[in-house]
Amino acid sequence: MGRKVNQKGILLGFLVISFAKFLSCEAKTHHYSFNIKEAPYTRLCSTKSILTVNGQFPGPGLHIRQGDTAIIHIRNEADENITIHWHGVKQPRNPWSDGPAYITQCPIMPGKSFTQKIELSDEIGTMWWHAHSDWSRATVHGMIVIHPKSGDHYPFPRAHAEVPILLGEWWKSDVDAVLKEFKINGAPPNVSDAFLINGQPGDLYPCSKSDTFKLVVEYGKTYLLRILNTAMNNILFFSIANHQMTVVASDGSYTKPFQTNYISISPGQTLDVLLEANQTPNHYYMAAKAYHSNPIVEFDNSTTTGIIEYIGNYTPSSSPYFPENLPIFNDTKASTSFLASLRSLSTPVDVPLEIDTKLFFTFSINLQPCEKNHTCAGPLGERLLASINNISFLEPQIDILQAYHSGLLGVYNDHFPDSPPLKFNFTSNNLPPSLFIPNRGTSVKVLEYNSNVEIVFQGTSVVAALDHPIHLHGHSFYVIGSGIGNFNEKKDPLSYNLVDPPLMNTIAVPKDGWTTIRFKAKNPGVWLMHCHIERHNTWGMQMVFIVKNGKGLGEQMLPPPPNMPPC
Ligand SMILES: *[C@@H]1O[C@H](CO)[C@@H](O)[C@H](O)[C@H]1NC(C)=O
Ligand SMILES: *[C@@H]1O[C@H](CO)[C@@H](O)[C@H](O)[C@H]1NC(C)=O
Ligand SMILES: *[C@@H]1O[C@H](CO)[C@@H](O)[C@H](O)[C@H]1NC(C)=O
Ligand SMILES: *[C@@H]1O[C@H](CO)[C@@H](O)[C@H](O)[C@H]1NC(C)=O
Ligand SMILES: *[C@@H]1O[C@H](CO)[C@@H](O)[C@H](O)[C@H]1NC(C)=O
Ligand SMILES: *[C@@H]1O[C@H](CO)[C@@H](O)[C@H](O)[C@H]1NC(C)=O
Ligand SMILES: *[C@@H]1O[C@H](CO)[C@@H](O)[C@H](O)[C@H]1NC(C)=O
Ligand SMILES: [Cu+2]
Repeated sequence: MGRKVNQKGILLGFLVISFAKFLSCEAKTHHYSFNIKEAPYTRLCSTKSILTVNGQFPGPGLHIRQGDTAIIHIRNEADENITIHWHGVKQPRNPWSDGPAYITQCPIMPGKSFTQKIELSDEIGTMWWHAHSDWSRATVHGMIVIHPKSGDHYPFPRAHAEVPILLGEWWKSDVDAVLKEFKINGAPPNVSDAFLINGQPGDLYPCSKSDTFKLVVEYGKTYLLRILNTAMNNILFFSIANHQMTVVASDGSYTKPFQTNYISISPGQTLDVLLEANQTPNHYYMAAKAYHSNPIVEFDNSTTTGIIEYIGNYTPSSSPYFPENLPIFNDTKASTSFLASLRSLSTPVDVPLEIDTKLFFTFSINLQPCEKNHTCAGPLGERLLASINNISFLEPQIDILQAYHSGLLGVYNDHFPDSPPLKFNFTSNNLPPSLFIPNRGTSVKVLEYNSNVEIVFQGTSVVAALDHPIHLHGHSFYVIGSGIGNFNEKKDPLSYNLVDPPLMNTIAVPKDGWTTIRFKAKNPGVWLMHCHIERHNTWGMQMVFIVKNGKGLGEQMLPPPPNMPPC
């Protein structure tokens, strides 16, 4: 008897709560249609057909509130496989909607459809969505703007307007051809021909004067710039002539405001900054170019620009002022010191203090001997690869989530090591070639539900030392420390910031350096972690976490939706 009453009580309580939510217009559900299709675009005097969502480039933005749900109906009208990932959205208990091809789903094949459910939790600010199959994300991407719940406010002065700034990367040739070519020849991929601001290269490139993003501002007003780096292969420096920026959020989480005259932003990362239009009315360039730490690796050395133009009656300078504070391409210190300035806004943060699972991961570029009867164009006539803990990830043919959920054997193994197989001077500048060839496999690391995880990311100089922006799916993590050289387990933890570390989902591990993150593994499912430099990702700089189910109510992975694409 008692039991029945109880259930009724719970049911009644549930109805009351739902009704209250309905009254306060909270937790809305939004529907979007994404049609994947080819569309012609002209940039830098040449026209090519690119993959788009609804014919738009950059793709449509999602504008929702904290805690809302978005249902995305995806239809593939193109002639190649595709998947879509919601970058920075945690997808609580629902890895089925996360998107990475052959990790949490099989691709949506041409002519097929798939509906993804995006349930927001604590995310706020700027995030994005992008294709997560092959190199389609070069043009298939868009912004997700998460506003505060109705009645809530930003913890910073209200802006006159909000401006998306999507930094991108453009090849004159077909991106898919670039991918196919370097997969066959083993060399680094052709570098891009331009960077973009909101899809436009800006007027420093040949015949691109009309393809320049322009922001018209009013003196005395403040603008919220939502900056996102969608580039495939480059961390970018971005700066605005004569103007300071005040950073207020990163990766969908508020930060302590700080002023800067440039930013460093990794592929995958977002930064919300306030721009005060407080200079003499005129026109000013905003500009972005690559931060590239290794001179022996070729890169796109071009500069993309947009123009900030004040309204009013004045005679503008003959050309816009150019930002003087854009750091030089190889200024590692400028990049690391910017990232080190990011701090969580509110304290105390819930950073794990007692660690259950301590991991140490090395990130390396590798070589693989060329196949017989084949010519490889990588260093030493070999083929480039990349690895984490000396394992170069092999993409399976059936997605890992499906294999895990249905107990299918032989798709992956759970032997991903907690530390690298060999200890050596990871940042030495003359390592022997005996270290260059990695193992290859589809290995996952299994984490207990609710375990407190710490990972030290160590960059190595195997084959080539570079920065690696590492992105984790399904969780945000606190970045508690970073430094140059080999991580020193006695000394370096003394400098950890456990008071107000930033909450991120993508963090650049500096060239020949280390970065430590912590998170609680409270999201059951299958979650990819990978370098967001796309060529490193293609070479195998990926691994997968499986977070086990908990025992309590609401601590298990949800069942698969009925319309999962088949392999
Ligand atoms: C890559 O660059 C090489 C050298 O410039 C060129 O011959 C080749 O056609 C390019 N490949 C693609 C796919 O654009
Ligand atoms: C990049 O380009 C600038 C001019 O466009 C040139 O002065 C500089 O030497 C180039 N740097 C590299 C590393 O290629
Ligand atoms: C950066 O590049 C410049 C010009 O190529 C060079 O003079 C300088 O030594 C480099 N700095 C670093 C830190 O590698
Ligand atoms: C590779 O080359 C050898 C000798 O040149 C030839 O006998 C063999 O059939 C070739 N294999 C393939 C797969 O082409
Ligand atoms: C590791 O190699 C770097 C670069 O060659 C060198 O500066 C450093 O002293 C070495 N560290 C150790 C512990 O040997
Ligand atoms: C990676 O593993 C291979 C095969 O065991 C080994 O030859 C190589 O030295 C290892 N490299 C590193 C950096 O651990
Ligand atoms: C597209 O995906 C299906 C299902 O996984 C796969 O069988 C097929 O080979 C893929 N096509 C291409 C071109 O990769
Ligand atoms: Cu990388």
